[in-house]
Amino acid sequence: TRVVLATRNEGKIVELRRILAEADQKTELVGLDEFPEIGEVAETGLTFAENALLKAHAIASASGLPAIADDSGLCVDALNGMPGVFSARWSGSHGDDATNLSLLLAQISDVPEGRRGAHFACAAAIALPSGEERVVEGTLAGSVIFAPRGTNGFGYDPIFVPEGEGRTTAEMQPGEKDAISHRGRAFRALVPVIRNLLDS
Ligand code: ITT
Repeated sequence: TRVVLATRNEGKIVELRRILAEADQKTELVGLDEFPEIGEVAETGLTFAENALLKAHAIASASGLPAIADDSGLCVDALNGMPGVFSARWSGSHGDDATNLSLLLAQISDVPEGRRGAHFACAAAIALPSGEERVVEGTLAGSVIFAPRGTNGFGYDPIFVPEGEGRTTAEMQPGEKDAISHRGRAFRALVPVIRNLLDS
């Protein structure tokens, strides 16, 4: 089955293609670049699930194909769960990972070790042109360190260390991150849901 991958975030595209290739041999992923006429989807939701569904529905109806979307972010305890759904635009410029990361570090620079808890969250959604929808979520608990380390991954990976790990997710091998990540968990859970929906 052909399914559109409803994201323009390069870091996500790489991870999603990898995670889904491993978990699901039946779905052929079509990139949004095959639909240059489709514009940006406004992310007006207040939750990851809401935004993932917004994106999946918009792309499914514009493309006429089933669409899967990811809405994700980093929720920092010391910031009452922010940046959360605002993670991609925390500094004001959408998708500027380096600036977003620097701003976040500055905002919690005086928060001591032991109070720097955080989690990554990911909502994985599928919508059909008919309007049918499903959404599942995954999280990864950990903490935010004081200075970036590592070059793998994207976004806030250089400053996030998962619980029980010494390395940041940017210092882990891609497969190691996928095995525990919010995105890996959410999309591996979505695969049987996709099959159920498309085969029914
Ligand atoms: P699309 O809407 O096109 O999918 P986007 O970048 O706008 O792309 P989101 O609103 O879901 O997507 O923002 C996700 C942001 O959360 C992303 O830009 C990163 O800053 C952060 N993030 C999500 N997952 C992450 C991960 O696995 N590692 C590091 N940062 C992550």
